[in-house]
Amino acid sequence: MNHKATFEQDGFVAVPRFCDAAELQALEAALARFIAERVQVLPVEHVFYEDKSDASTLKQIQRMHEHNGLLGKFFEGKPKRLAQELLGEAVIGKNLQYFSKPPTLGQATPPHQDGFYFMLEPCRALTMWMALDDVDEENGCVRYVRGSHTRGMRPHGRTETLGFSQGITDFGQALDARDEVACPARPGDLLAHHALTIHRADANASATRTRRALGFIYYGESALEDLAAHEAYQAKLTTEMEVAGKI
Ligand SMILES: O=C(O)CCC(=O)C(=O)O
Repeated sequence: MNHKATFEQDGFVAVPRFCDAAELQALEAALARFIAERVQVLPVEHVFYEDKSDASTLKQIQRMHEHNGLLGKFFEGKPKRLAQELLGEAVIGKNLQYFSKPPTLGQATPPHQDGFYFMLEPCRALTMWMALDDVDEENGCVRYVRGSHTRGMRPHGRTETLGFSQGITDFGQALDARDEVACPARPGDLLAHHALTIHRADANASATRTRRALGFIYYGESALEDLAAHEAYQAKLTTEMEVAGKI
């Protein structure tokens, strides 16, 4: 099966070696520069730490494509072409994210559907996740519920997880357990999932191994955003995170 057919059938597809060693080296260098030079001047709601008084606990950066030449250029290139192929329509790049789960501190990602956060009609969008480290069951690989993108949106509720504020409230149904697939990945391997595909990840249980990844979000051109609702939710969330002292 080709990537599009697998994506349509399963709601996700793994693309091993999406980036080669040279591409990864360039991305790693751009990322290191970004973390050293830009992170401290970002809006507080675009950068999350497990402990905001400890820079080594950096856990997420949002909207990196808006700030950095090489990362932004990459975002508009190869992954965007794949997003177009998988969705079967022109796409708009929305977010380039960095995910890090430091050893022992990195928390679990609650089960969720990205479309719940995106607020699109129709829900035509996808997320790509590319490993920068070896990621497996020990340090919390991504897990998808195969075929869940065909069964609509599940109820979500507020979580306490910084960066993943909404989780599925009735997760754990028979099909969730039966159809869940763990997706270990090596640096440069890419996973792409539909915005309705249920996914989650365990915490980083390793004492020494980092668990870093880049995330790329693209919306299909046919998807209409409920911008007012989205902005209102983001504003409320930012206030809540500030009040809780998390950002
Ligand atoms: O890195 C993770 O644990 C989850 C990433 C994720 O949920 C996503 O990219 O949609």
